[in-house]
Amino acid sequence: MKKKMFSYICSILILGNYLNLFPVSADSTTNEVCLGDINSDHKINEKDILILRDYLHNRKTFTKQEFILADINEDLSVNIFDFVLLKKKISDGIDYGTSINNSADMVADLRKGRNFYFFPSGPWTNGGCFDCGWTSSNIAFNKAMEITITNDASGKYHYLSGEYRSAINYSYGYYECSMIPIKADGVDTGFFTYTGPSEGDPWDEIDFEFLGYDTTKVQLNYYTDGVGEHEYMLDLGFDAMEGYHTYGFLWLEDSITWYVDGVARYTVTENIPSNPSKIMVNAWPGIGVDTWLKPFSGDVPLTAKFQWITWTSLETLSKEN
Ligand SMILES: [Ca+2]
Ligand SMILES: [Ca+2]
Repeated sequence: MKKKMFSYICSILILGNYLNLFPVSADSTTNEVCLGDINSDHKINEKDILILRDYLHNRKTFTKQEFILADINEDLSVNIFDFVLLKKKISDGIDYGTSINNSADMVADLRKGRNFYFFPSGPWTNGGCFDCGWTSSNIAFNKAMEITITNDASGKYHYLSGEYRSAINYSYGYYECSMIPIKADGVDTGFFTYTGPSEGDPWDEIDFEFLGYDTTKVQLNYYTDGVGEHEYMLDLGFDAMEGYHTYGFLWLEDSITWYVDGVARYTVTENIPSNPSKIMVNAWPGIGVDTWLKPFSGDVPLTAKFQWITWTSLETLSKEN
């Protein structure tokens, strides 16, 4: 009863206040990232590149506002340096999400390189619908962690890819990841918790799964002692491959709530998993699951990016309020 009460109080506190610690509304996000968004459509992408190119080729003049937004290095002139910076900004991945919570109990800032809370899976394959072997060679650190699907030159597997998993198990609390999934038919990019028979536990899992054929949505799911079929397709309202967003879930004894950019989007309360689990991220091509993921074209390499992963305990969440 006491535990249940604690969980209930936590829910109220957390849902009411916790996310105010990251007060990034749509507006402030826009303000933060608008340098480079020359056409002010709240996205920094190829369209802005084309507009800037036209300006530099004297095929277009800028309004005052466009000029300010195109002057990426803020030196009061718009030239080839801004063009290079804009291209770099896009290839590095624009960050539309909330900031990292450095007061979380587990902070894996993957922008700084390898993190001792995690290690790469492999060399092995999960088998089943995973058409790849896991190898640390396909995990790179380049301003973010990059997991890349490639061909397997050795011929042992069709493809190689990477999975990053936590060294220890984590329980109830708030899990968060800043990431960009792969956009490609037949590919799944995941941020999830998992434990199962391979760890000597019942199969418990809580998922964000990006099905690469449509990255404007994300599939939410969970398993409790192997019982799944809780798939829910969340319409994000943006294309996840266009930049970093923050994906989180609050795992309590009696509910799971999934968050996108700090906003609660979906809650479940039935048959909630209870076993402490590993935190994992991965990207993989499917086999034999075309009705779920669509057929994979085999065009590689394909890269998913992860800026950071954090976990905050219920105790810390309650203190923060
Ligand atoms: Ca734009
Ligand atoms: Ca400039």
